[in-house]
Amino acid sequence: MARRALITGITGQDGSYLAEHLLAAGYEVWGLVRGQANPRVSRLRRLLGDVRLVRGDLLDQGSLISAVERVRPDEVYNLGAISFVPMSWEQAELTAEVTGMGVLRMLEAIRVCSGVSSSRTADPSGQIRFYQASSSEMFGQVRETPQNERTPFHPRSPYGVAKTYGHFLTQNYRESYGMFAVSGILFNHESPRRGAEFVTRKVSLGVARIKLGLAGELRLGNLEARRDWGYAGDYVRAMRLMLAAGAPEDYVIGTGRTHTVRELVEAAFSAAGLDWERHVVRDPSLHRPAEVDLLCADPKKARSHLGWEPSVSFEELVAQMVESDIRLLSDGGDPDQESSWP
Ligand code: NAP
Ligand code: G4F
Repeated sequence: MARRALITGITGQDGSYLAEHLLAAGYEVWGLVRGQANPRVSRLRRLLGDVRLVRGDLLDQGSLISAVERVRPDEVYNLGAISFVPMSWEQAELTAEVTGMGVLRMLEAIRVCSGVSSSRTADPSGQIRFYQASSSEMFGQVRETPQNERTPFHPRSPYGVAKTYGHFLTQNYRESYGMFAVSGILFNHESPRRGAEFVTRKVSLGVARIKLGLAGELRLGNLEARRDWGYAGDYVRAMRLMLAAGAPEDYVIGTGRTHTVRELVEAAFSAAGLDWERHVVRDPSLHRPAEVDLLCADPKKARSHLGWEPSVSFEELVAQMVESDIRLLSDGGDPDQESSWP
């Protein structure tokens, strides 16, 4: 029988790639969606007609229990979150509720529906396997470089703090109840489906607008921050591998290469034959209250235990995103509309 997966956050970037990946592997895929009229749901339906939907919200414990009871998944991927770091200062409590407490609610739904009532009573053979979308933002002000599974955390935003709670809770449910629960500590990963507010997509859309004469400048914040950027399609493969492993363990997923935002900007403008210095305007209002200056993964464990490797380089990724956005805008597409996903 086909394995059954339930994905929270299925309308987001990673949810769409993970759903595609699992469908191709023969899974029955269910997505948890909230709200009545979410244009992201119709965008997903257009892209992936085979996905089944169940209503629910990470803020609502009962809805998660009902969703797990109805779907009876073999695997749950918890990707739902408020994931834009600047928003986490503006709506810190909501971020704690969705990105942090949402993990507790999902784990509780699985525990209750699996009938695990006391410590370490779970039977590993018939368990619902749980993946938590943790983040390199937990490393924050980094204690060492590159960062691996043993690097201590020092989160720098309410988002990073909420993710750290979710990470430790996932470990705690594994240790307390013997659940197959894993935390994937993923570094930044991008694609033509990335939300327009994140810097890579903001830059690729900005370059496309300038190239097509639709804009003259691009306003950006801190150009010196360094990130380890990879391709989202590669990272969802790692999620599945973690749940298919013989034992539940946490993994760092990244490329092991780091670039400044300035290097990203240079690469993106040059992919379109443009000189970035003529168009980029530094805007101090886009700087963050506390910045994460440097992220760089040490993905050795994922390579040796899971056989995972990234397949798309930074340069290829940036060029693909720029090309995709030039095509999108040339065809009259609107990046904010449901029709825009390649
Ligand atoms: P994304 O595009 O921002 O998607 C976030 C998803 O969360 C959306 O589907 C959204 O659904 C859903 N969501 C928001 N509030 C919810 C709620 N109250 N209940 C249920 N679902 C809710 O994020 P992404 O880039 O795909 O990232 C996926 C996950 O990985 C997130 O947890 C993110 O924090 C984490 N992560 C991402 C990266 C990265 O570089 N992309 C790196 C490390 C970790 P709606 O359509 O209903 O808003
Ligand atoms: O693209 P960003 O907004 O991503 P950030 O903050 O690194 O977070 C992303 O990756 C995390 C994994 O490490 C995820 F957990 C999280 O959910 C999200 O997907 O910003 C990247 C860098 C920052 O240093 C920021 O200060 O780009 C810098 N930046 C400079 N100008 C800008 C801008 N970021 C944005 N969004 N917009 C700017 O104009």
